[in-house]
Amino acid sequence: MNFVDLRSDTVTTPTPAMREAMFSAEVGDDVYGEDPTVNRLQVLAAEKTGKEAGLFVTSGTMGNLAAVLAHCDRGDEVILGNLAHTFLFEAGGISALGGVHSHQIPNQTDGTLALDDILTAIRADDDHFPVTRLICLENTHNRCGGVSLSVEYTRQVGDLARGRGLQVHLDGARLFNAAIAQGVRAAELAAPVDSVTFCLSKGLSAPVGSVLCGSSEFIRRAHRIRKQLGGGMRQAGVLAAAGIVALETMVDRLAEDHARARTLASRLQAMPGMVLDPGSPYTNMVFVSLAEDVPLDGRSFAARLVEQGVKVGVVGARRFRLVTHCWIDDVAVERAWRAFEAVLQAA
Ligand code: TLP
Repeated sequence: MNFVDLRSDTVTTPTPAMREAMFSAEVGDDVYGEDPTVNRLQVLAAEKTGKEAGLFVTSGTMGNLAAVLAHCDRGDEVILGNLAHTFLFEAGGISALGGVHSHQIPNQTDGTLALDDILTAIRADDDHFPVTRLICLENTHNRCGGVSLSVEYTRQVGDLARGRGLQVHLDGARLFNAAIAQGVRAAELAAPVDSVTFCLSKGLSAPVGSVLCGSSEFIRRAHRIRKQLGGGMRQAGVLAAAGIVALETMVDRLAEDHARARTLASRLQAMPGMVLDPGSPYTNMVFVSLAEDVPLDGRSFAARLVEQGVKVGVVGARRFRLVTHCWIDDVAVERAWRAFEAVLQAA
């Protein structure tokens, strides 16, 4: 069956232009820094994020891990949200592999960390305590509904951090969704932070990879850490070539994904039986739950949607995440909401 796959924007596959670019990519040994296509992608990524340098990494997870390890020594502490992807969904890598201690503070519903909570979490200079080194933000914020952080808020956190001698890393897996949603440049959203990771393999549709960006000195450290993590990829230009096409051709169209998410959300909201999260969707993610009177749990509801040709993410006992991306056109949106309607009617 030709599924409408709304589980994530990670399910996107390379476009024909990407496949062509991959086929003809000029390559070299990237561990020696000699892959011209990887080098081109890294320069382009640094330009787009307004940083000095970039580092092509295998995934968003590796980008965040390499960033935390480049900022922190073993035993240092990172302040991050209790709903941060790095805390919830990266297999505890920062502590397992880096010996970095995580200090979680509540994410507000708008994806932010309250400035007072950050200030309270910063450790005093006392031998009993780990050393606070880093603050991590996430934009857009996955578990907070795909909401984007503003330039102004990010600047406030950056100022707070600098005043305390701390660094800030931004998990910008979907940084370009945030930029498009707010009508600002990605570089403005990243200006207040010391490092930023963004993903090529989500809404931008490249098959593999993320780029970590920051100062040249920071990227030199991250380069060695990437090697330690087994992320030196040799002739990675075949992958980077798709990433260049992604950055050059797939960013502006993200607005279409956001518009389709709004259409899908308004259709679902109109159905008795479905309860849309307040504010959803902010970008390309729709979060919606089953009303109490629907006699099915989330898993069985989702299984029935699959029979209708629609795949959704189940993110709670009765809650779903539906992510729009470039393979979700208007026809797919209609197929999706009609499937919800059919399953509700039969329940
Ligand atoms: N998120 C995936 C899942 O892991 C949940 C998804 O389907 O959304 N930061 C953020 C904010 C992310 O959403 C993700 C992936 C990552 C980092 C990790 O990226 P990858 O999967 O490339 O390691």
